[in-house]
Amino acid sequence: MKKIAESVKQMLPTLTPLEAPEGMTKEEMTEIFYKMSLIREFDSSVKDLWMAGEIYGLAHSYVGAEAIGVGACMNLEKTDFISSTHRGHGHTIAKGGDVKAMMAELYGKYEGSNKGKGGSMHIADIGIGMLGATGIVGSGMPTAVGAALTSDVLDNGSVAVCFHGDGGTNQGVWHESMNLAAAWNLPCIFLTENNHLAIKTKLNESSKETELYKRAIGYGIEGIAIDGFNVFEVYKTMKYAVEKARNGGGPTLVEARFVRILGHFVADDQKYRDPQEEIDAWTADPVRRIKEYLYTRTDMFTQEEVDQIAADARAKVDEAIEYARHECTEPPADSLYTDIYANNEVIL
Ligand SMILES: Cc1ncc(C[n+]2csc(CCOP(=O)(O)OP(=O)(O)O)c2C)c(N)n1
Repeated sequence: MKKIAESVKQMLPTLTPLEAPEGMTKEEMTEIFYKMSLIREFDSSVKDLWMAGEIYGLAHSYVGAEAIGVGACMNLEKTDFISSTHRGHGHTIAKGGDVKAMMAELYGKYEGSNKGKGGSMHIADIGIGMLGATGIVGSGMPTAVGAALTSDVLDNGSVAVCFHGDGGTNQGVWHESMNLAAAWNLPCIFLTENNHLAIKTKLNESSKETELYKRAIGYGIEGIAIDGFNVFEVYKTMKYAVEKARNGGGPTLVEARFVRILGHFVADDQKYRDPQEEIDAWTADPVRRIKEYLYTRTDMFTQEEVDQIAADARAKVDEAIEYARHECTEPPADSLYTDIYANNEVIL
């Protein structure tokens, strides 16, 4: 089999200029930058803590993808739903998750968002519409379609956003879910986080057609490709797709193109990649770019204000680590059989 490998330079999407949408307020821009910084700080710490042996279970970093989660979720209400992937910390924070409860979850503590039973790859927060991270690639697809079907039946105006990777688009369930959502015109937005890698398999080694948004044609729905490093572009496109879904316009496939900067999981040394690829990818760093944009391209922020927002995010993560380390408790043994079945019923 002939494999055609691409370098990151070839994979890097054309970087579009940052341009805030007309009328976006200072509060909204602050929220965008704060949440992106929070994700960056959270997942940077998770990598360090995992390497230091403080937290267990595989963890996958959302560093580099912050613009996608935040740009998308800025358009969602608490009553809207998201389904996630194995890379779910960023999605949860973007949807409004509590970082203290998340960090406690990663430490396996009872005060964690899932009582320490889920860990990194199974974080869920139903109260904010975060239906769950999952270690099974593609398994968030039918969850999102189910949530969208519920909204449709109840006619309550909620939408569902299904985050998934480019690797996930080759799962059979991806196609089945897209087809059903399209056939039933459900309020579901499929958001492909195309970082061009599935562990170490490059997109063009697993897909002949690497312009993934074009697959929408096969389901009779709209497909849009965007720069996944540009938070405003993600925001604007998702605003359109979310409003369309809310107003009965059915699903959209949005392909957000970017490049995975760090390893597949926190301890991946990426020996299979040219080290220059990571250096090149950092030039597109979405957090640095929005930070610089705010104080150089708008007249709303001083550099000190922007630095303070970043410092607040750092402090929030430090507080979460201290909370998980010193204030949280191990799950009691008798919690082992709770929260497994509905109504706490254990069938032995
Ligand atoms: C059904 C299934 N097959 C294989 C795996 C092993 N696996 C874990 S992550 C991953 C790559 C996923 O790539 P992608 O969907 O592009 O997401 P990314 O990690 O790039 O964000 C694979 C193959 C899995 N967890 N589940």
